[in-house]
Amino acid sequence: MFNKALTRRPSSRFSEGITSANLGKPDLELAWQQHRDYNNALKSCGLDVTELEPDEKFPDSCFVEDVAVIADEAAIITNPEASSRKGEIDSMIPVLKKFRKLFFIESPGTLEGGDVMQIEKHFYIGITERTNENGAHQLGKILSQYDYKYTLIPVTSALHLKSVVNYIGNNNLLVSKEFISHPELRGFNLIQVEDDELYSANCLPLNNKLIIPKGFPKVKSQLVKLNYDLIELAMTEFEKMDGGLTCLSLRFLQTE
Ligand code: CIR
Repeated sequence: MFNKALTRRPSSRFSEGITSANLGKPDLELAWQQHRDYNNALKSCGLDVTELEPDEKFPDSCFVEDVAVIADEAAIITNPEASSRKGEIDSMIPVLKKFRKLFFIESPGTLEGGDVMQIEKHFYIGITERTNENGAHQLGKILSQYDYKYTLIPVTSALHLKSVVNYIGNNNLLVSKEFISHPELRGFNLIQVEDDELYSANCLPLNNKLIIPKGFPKVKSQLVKLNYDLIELAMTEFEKMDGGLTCLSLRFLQTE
């Protein structure tokens, strides 16, 4: 269960961010609208949402998930690989200090939160162009102090692990073709996302609901059959910048 989320409104330089999507330039007004709808969806799932001010220095700074990993006992400030994103951590440190003891991923380790998937006491860490083994082991060792296990998962087909693998509760994992017979994921119910709906592999489970991107009918019908209580959100402007539902927030449980 989560009761708290941090988000950051896209800055006016949002369209200058990194992307490989080839879907054209995002419309800033529409991105703001979609971001407002996103915040409201989080609130409707019972989360208290703190919307941080846009950080005009960093076009990708609305993708707050990448700059920190939050466990119940600690927050780990990442070291984004993308040079245009490294400085995003500066404004997140004072925010997270209020909630958790902080740890830091140090160079030459790199790590981005989009590569980190928690399933109860186990963290799966994607090895990608953004997260290297050094960074992944730094994270794993910090978490091991709190009795978490961790597994490294090389990813070849996507920006981040969570672009293509996401835990949606009830032992169910949404996965792309690359992961359908992955040895580390045996034991989960794997729900395959077809290549033509790949973007919808990134869904966001929040308390008893599941937020999914609008416009992916095959994935939606599989989830309806599994009785998920769905919230659909238009995400077109974030998809143009390679960002999905999970990237737009940091979620955690705050007990005091
Ligand atoms: C980037 O390339 O870094 C951003 N344009 C998108 C980051 C998406 N974040 C995520 O998947 N966790």
